[in-house]
Amino acid sequence: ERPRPLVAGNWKMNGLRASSEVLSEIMAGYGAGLRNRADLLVCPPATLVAALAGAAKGAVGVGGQDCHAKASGAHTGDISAEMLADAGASHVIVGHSERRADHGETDAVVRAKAEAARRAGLVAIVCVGETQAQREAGETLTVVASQLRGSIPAGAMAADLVVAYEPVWAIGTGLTPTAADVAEVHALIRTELGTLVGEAEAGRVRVLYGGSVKPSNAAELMAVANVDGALVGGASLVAADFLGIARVY
Ligand code: G2H
Repeated sequence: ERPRPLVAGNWKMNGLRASSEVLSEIMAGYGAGLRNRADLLVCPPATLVAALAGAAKGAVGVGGQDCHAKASGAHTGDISAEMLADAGASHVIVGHSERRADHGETDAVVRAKAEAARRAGLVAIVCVGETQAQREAGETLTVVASQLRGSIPAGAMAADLVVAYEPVWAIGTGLTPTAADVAEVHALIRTELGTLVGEAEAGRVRVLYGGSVKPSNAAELMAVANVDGALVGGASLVAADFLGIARVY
């Protein structure tokens, strides 16, 4: 039995108050014509989490894009998992490659953030993925396995963990791996999860693919074994595109 799919939108540093219209359009579209076979999630910038969470209904949830490892304290500009939960978020993305690259986040930092999410009652969407250089060097599977071992909290459960495989070279570039490449990495992720959280739990963890997902390639990518949904960047900013991806389920 496959987990119920999750189609998550990562708005990154995009969105003003008027962007709440995108959520309204998603909810309207989800009610009309979608088969309700997937959970939908929108992860806006932190400034919009409370407003969108207040408006979100049903199978459409709201998540944060990052959180601090601590619950509170002297960390100017940071936001804790507790704050996101208080604002109405149900999920938080941690370890996105843009955070790893722009803010030097290591696996240990990502794991501490995932632990913080769990403590706050949020589902952590832990992102992993190889760079172009690592893929060309044939290191994809070892890099992804190592990131998983370093980033996933001990005792993680399917109820508080989602994994997103995002090859760094596919992010925002329009390039995507082949279905066979995705299948290979997702099979590895499922196997590694079995070691990390136990076989039964591993089968229930949703493993998303992310990186240039759009309506035109979503059906092929989502049909790959061990792909339980998508983490969508650019295409999640336009309701029709996001719904076009969700509609594959
Ligand atoms: C990968 C993805 C969403 P995009 O970062 O996290 O972005 O779909 O724009 O490649």
